[in-house]
Amino acid sequence: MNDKRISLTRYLVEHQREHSHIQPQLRLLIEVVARACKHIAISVNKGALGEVLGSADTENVQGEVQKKLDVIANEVLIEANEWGGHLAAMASEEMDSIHVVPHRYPQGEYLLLFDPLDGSSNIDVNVSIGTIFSVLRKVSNHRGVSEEDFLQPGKQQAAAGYCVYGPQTTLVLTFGDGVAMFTLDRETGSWVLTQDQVQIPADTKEFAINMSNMRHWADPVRRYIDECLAGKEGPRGKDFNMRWVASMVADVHRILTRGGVFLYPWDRREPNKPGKLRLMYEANPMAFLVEQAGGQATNGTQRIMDINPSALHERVSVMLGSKNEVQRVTDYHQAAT
Ligand code: AHM
Ligand code: MG
Repeated sequence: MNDKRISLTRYLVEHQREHSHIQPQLRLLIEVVARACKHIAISVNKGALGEVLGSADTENVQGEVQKKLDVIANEVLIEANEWGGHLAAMASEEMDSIHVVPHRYPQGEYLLLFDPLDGSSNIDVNVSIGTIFSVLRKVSNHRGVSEEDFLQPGKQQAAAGYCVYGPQTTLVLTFGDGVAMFTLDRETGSWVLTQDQVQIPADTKEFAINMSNMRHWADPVRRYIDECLAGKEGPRGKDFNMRWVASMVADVHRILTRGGVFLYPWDRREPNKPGKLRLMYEANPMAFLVEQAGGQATNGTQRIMDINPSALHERVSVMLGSKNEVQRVTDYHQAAT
């Protein structure tokens, strides 16, 4: 075995030594989330052999039909995290309201939010999916914990990350001082640091958007994509490539690896909803990672992490990735207002 390999545990211990803002409870929290992701990866890998595919015949708070793996992943994360003493409560895309740590366990100072299995439509077709998580501190001093405690802007996140279940299982993490990637060694069962200080190039020739919604987009998004599609002959003077996995985790992972821009904008299908993706479980953690890797994340007019949430399951328009491209599409929105 290569003893130069840095495990997640060693990375966290050394990180805690160097950065006083990383408390032991936060380190434990990340270790527990990583362990839960390993369990979820095992279920995902079993697929049809584990009888984990298909629908669970239930709906989540957003009225979406839950897949069996959505429910399994949610339970794994809750069971792994509730007894360690590092959390006050959890919130999940798959639960109507928050899950307060039961009184039989010690109460910690952190709040954990997650989308247990992002990209649900890809589960049954064997395409990459993932777990997204965000960590906040419980800032209020009052006893107990309520939904209000979770309603903090993304810039207050103590940590965020995701785990992508793809050809490799990769954990991507930030504490606000850069982004690190760990690959799961399936033979030893340990997470190994495979990239540190990840950087997204400021420019790109690759965009990710669900083009089937084109007719519903607002003018600034239409203008941005039209110009990309015009290629070398158009105002951008270069050809663009398009990728859309329909798993945000996989699309963001590609962007962190080789650059690009991801858009899930507001559209006219549901004019009263600000967007499809969820602010607290999807947009905020991804925005934190992308900014920490030198990219940018906005809702078209505002930095995602500056948005003051008013509800746990709030939705938002998302534009993130290579800095200059996100700036361009944001400028188009600002010019239109
Ligand atoms: P989910 O959390 O229910 O899986 O939904 C979120 C997913 C994102 O991962 C992805 O970017 C998007 O929905 C895909 O949407 P669409 O099917 O409209 O392309
Ligand atoms: Mg999701």
